[in-house]
Amino acid sequence: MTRILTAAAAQLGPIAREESRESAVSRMVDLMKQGAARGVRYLVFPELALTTFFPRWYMEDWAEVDSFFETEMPGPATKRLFEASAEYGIGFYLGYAEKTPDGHRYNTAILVDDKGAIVGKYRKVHLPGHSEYEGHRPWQHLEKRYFEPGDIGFPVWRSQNAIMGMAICNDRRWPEMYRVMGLKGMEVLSLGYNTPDVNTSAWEPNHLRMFHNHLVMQAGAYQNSSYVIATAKAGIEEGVGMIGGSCIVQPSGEIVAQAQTVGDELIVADLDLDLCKMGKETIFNFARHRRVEHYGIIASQTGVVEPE
Ligand code: CDV
Repeated sequence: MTRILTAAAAQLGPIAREESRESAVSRMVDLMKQGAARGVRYLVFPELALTTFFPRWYMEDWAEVDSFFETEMPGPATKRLFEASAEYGIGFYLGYAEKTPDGHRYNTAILVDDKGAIVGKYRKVHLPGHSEYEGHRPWQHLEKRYFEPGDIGFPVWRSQNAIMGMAICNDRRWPEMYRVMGLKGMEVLSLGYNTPDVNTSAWEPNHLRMFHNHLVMQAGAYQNSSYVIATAKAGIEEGVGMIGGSCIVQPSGEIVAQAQTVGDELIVADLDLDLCKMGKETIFNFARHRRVEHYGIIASQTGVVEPE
């Protein structure tokens, strides 16, 4: 029996600083409803999906910072999402800012099954940006100020008949993220992102933002014979252009669905989970072909060479 999971990337357009969580959740429930009409059983929302991308502002008042964080999940504003999940039978990935009871702050994603129950949690490991105000930037990227690096590692979970992993935005640029989960048998990676359309840390042509967005996820999918569902928060948010390009990548590394707008948009694909087997049992059969015993020799040959 083939295992088909009809899945979607539920891209969100901009969320203004003044927009309430209730309003963001209502946009998400609308996308879920659209998904239900198209037979979707699992969908992926963006990173920090409940609010604007607040790390673009330098804040010293921690009460103000905390206004962007969730202290419970589900909470009063997010309960509706979980109810919709159970009503439509749609599992989901949700990115949000988490503050723990003992005061730690993380950039977090949860995996929820098709009955509205939380199955797993992931906390972003690769936090980009800086921790203090940098005057040369047109806007800030203060993830290192507002979040601690994730302390959960890269787990995978069995949910909806698939082996699922989660990652968040900048994590997608790091091959070890895919590989650790790939070694655990991952079949579907879900990832939300907020990526400005300009690199403010060093100059590079703007077209590289979208090129690299897809390059890393297509490579990660292919080299680990997994699906990747990647969902942007897109469009002009508080004056900052954010790339869209939400996509679903199949284990061959090919994109099978891609967003056409930078607004709220649902893209859907039928994931044939057994397609993951082909790569995992042949070219990327890790047990047969990975030569871990030789990696020590390679490591001894890779000392850092300083430029002249
Ligand atoms: N939210 C992010 O992690 N954004 C980074 C940007 C800053 C490069 C990204 O990798 O898309």
